[in-house]
Amino acid sequence: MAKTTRDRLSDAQLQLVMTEMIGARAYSNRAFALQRQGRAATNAPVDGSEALVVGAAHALDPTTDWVVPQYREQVGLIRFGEEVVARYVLHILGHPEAGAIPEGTNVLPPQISLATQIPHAVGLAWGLALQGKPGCVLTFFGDGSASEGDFYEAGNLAGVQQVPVIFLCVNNQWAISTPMSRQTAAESIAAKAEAFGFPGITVDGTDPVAVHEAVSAARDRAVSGEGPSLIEAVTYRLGPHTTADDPSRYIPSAELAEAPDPVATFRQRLTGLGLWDDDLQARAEQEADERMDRLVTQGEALTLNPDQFFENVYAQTTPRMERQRAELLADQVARGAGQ
Ligand SMILES: Cc1ncc(C[n+]2csc(CCOP(=O)(O)OP(=O)(O)O)c2C)c(N)n1
Ligand SMILES: [Mg+2]
Repeated sequence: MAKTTRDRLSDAQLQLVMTEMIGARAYSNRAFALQRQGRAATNAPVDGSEALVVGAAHALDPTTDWVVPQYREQVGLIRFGEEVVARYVLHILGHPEAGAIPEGTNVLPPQISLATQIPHAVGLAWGLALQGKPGCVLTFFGDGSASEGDFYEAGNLAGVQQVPVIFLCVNNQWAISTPMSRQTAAESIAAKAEAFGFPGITVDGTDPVAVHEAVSAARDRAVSGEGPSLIEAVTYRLGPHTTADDPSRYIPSAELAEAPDPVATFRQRLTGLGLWDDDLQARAEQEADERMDRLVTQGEALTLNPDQFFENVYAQTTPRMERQRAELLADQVARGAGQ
């Protein structure tokens, strides 16, 4: 019998959600700093999405369910295993080849090509159903991705096949510099579910409890064979689009100053409930920092193994790949000789 997740979050779970949100913000800040120090590649801060990522993850069962992210959510998915954050760290440190995560960790890699992860999620969910496996698939995608053809094709197919998938649209008001007002003429992104033939709802994406409740209900539907759901989690992107962006060129500073901060809001709420205090806060921040120190030290100690770039692409490497492998190796030797 598939586990249902309708249960409300216990006090201990609320504290865990807070801890994971603090962790997500801390990893995001560190990734940003590493990029500014020239030690890490371009990355997309999670700031503003912590509540919806962690709230959603807590409504899923990491042993049976899958998450198919876009590129912003990885740092909030530690509930699916520290490996997910470790892979993100290796990725930004320039070692994607070393970031394979063990079997049983059900989170797909980040997807940069907008919205292409959405049909992948539908295929994965359809596959689970065809194999009679328990669980469901949740995919994250942005308001900008909701304008891509892949979203409509995936939504349509999911509705026809009634697959166990949850479409979680992160409406953070921006797609780089394109505001929501230029993204769609529909009344909401959730409204688009009507055309697919399954329910669509809008939730407060700055509230992890509201997101947990919505995803729990969608999960119940999915695992009991009632088909897909679309959830539009409304929030505000608090940072730049990526480390390569300067939002001060297109967002008025007054608008940014008014944007809700989910981490600060949830901290206040738990403090009011007597479930959080400065000591717990300090401990959560310290644990997050120590984890990141450890992962960065491990990542920076790695040396590049270019062979791994060419493994696991095709069953047999193509002549072009062999040529590229030889070029990369020759380049490495030349660089080594020049040192
Ligand atoms: C197919 C494709 N088109 C364009 C881009 C360039 N691009 C990268 S991120 C982005 C905006 C995405 O916005 P949204 O889906 O709202 O996600 P967010 O970054 O706000 O989380 C665009 C247009 C891309 N990566 N892939
Ligand atoms: Mg967006």
